[in-house]
Amino acid sequence: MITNIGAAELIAFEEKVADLFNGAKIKAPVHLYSGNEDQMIEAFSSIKEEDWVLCSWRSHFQCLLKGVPQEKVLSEILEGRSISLCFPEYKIFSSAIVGGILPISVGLALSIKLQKLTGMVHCFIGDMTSETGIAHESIKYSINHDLPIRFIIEDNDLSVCSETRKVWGQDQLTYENFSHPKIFHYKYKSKYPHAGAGVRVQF
Ligand SMILES: Cc1ncc(C[n+]2csc(CCOP(=O)(O)OP(=O)(O)O)c2C)c(N)n1
Ligand SMILES: [Mg+2]
Repeated sequence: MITNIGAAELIAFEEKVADLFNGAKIKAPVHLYSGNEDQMIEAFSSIKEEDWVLCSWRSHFQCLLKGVPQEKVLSEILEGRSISLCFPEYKIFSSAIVGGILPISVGLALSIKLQKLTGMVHCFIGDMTSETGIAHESIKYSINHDLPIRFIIEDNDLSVCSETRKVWGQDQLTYENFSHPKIFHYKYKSKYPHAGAGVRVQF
């Protein structure tokens, strides 16, 4: 555990961003978290400062829990960079391309292993991302080569507005009950839509 930020602070941060977005103060997309605060705190309980955290378009909680000061995260969001927040000095890297972060995470983990460095990679992906071909290849390669990486699958059963399990015609995600130390799967239901904060904003 790097910070002692609690669930209430995480919720309050996203609510502040939601208000700013709905007030047309952020002229770029925001993707907000809610309903997964406890699971995120649990996921971060084993993450160390030396570890890398790789994320997608929705990454405010990871940045805060990795130790980036709230003002710094908020200032980047206000600059319109919520969708791909990167703080290399805190070892946080994001990409808004579905699956884009996966090969980067695997390469980083391979590099850590080959150079015999300390630390590891924690790669956060959504449920639909976890069903893509690149996720299956990345997870297979990482497990078979025992890379220093963990995949955190954040399961809201949604890909924007499509239901992931319905799309693929399966009751369970491939890695839902896949008991392996390199996989951490959790379910959550957000009060926010995929993007934005529920109000149509006109600039
Ligand atoms: C290559 C690519 N295709 C489509 C999109 C549009 N897109 C953004 S998020 C998303 C849904 C991904 O669903 P999931 O992985 O479950 O993530 P969630 O947002 O639910 O956490 C899509 C299709 C994109 N960003 N990149
Ligand atoms: Mg999803």
